[in-house]
Amino acid sequence: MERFDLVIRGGTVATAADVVRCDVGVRGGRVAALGTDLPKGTREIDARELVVTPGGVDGHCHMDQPMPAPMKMADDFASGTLSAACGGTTTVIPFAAQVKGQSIAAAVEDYHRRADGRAYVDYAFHLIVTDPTEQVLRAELPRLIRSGYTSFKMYMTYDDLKLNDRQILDVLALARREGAMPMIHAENADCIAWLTDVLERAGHIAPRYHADSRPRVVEREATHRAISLAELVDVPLLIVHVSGAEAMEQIRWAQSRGLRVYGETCPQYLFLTEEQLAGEGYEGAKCVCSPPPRDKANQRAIWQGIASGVFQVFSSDHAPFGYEDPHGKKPGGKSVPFRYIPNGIPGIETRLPLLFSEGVGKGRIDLQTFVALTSTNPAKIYGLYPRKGTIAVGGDADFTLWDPQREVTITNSALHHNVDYTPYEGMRLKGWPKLTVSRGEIVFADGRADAARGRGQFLACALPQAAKAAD
Ligand code: DUC
Ligand code: ZN
Ligand code: ZN
Repeated sequence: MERFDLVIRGGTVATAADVVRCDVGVRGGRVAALGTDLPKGTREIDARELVVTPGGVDGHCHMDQPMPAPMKMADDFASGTLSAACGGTTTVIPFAAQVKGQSIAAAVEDYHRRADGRAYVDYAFHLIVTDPTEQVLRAELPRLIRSGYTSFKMYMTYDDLKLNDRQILDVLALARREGAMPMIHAENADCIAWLTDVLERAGHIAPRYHADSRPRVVEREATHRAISLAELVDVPLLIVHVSGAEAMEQIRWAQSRGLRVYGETCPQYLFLTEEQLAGEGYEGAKCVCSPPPRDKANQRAIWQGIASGVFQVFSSDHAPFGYEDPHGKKPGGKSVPFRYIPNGIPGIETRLPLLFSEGVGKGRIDLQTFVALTSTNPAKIYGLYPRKGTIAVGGDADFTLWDPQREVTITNSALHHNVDYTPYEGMRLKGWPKLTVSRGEIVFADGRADAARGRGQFLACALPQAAKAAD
């Protein structure tokens, strides 16, 4: 038998199904064997004290996404994917966003130019549909879906992105015809606009009022409406970045009725609260994201939804805007009323360690659930499985090797993104990636990235199984 390029020896190997102690043999960038006492490889890693999981799949993150001036994301594909690799993520799925009035194919081409030659780990693209014209629905989207862009996000809020219900129905019907996977940002735009005006008229413009402009009921209503639209069309739907108990209850209700409704949540809804939006002076801008972080009771509800299976996907929603940054949280270099603060927080590198430490380490979820939420399910839902999302013979040799005993205090200076803060500064975690392996190459080891820029490959997504029409 041909020699293995790499053998990861004696680790605790976790997939979404099992946890077993075994060796993993790698050849040609793929998993070639799982077993005990595998023959020696050209390179060996002693994993006896380590937990080996499939490399993370971050199914929702933003990097170098074109923004209206003066906003500009701090991470491009180089810094964004480097940060991902250092946090144990080996596949990222950011968004090629259609600008209203323009073609989606042009957005995809532009986004490829931004990614080409820069990525450290593999990447696929979701699309963002903002202008579903006849041309887009009849020609562009079907062509793109067949070329490997099989999932797309729609927005129910943000003036430059939002669709009305009829447009959402058009896009959902197209998704059904083509077998693609629709995702939706569920917040009621009119309620937000009205509340924002009311708050501003009362002089409430500080970052803390961002949360008051987007209360949970606004998310609940839109979540219910989105589910109803998907039910009408009979198509699956993934609700992204669910923040609170009420929206989650809508998803649980839909699932209990047999609808193919999937839920995603993110670290900010487990580890941040709206109180942090009320930080000193303008500091709260660091935690401005949408939907906003809620309170402790809602954090507990989201944990419960994670443990009980309401959520299938745990993503970062990494949206990298610097704090002391004229292109970020201080547009043009100034503190601004909350409505002008770019929405989003960084988190691509901290996503997995946070859930590993506070979820697995504290006994809230088991290792298999951790793997399912952070790797296997997004790979399946977005058509990358079994190449990505598991450790199986024939699949890509993408792994995160965890030191479950390592204690780390999160500090921004140790992270690899290009953002000047982390909202998790000072949090103490137990368990951190020791090594990240992407297609058999060690890309991160003991706190240091070690990979060639541009080695990351574009991944064309298959049609997701979950989106197959029921009849
Ligand atoms: N909200 C979004 O909808 N996208 C990016 C980040 C955010 O906060
Ligand atoms: Zn969103
Ligand atoms: Zn997002």
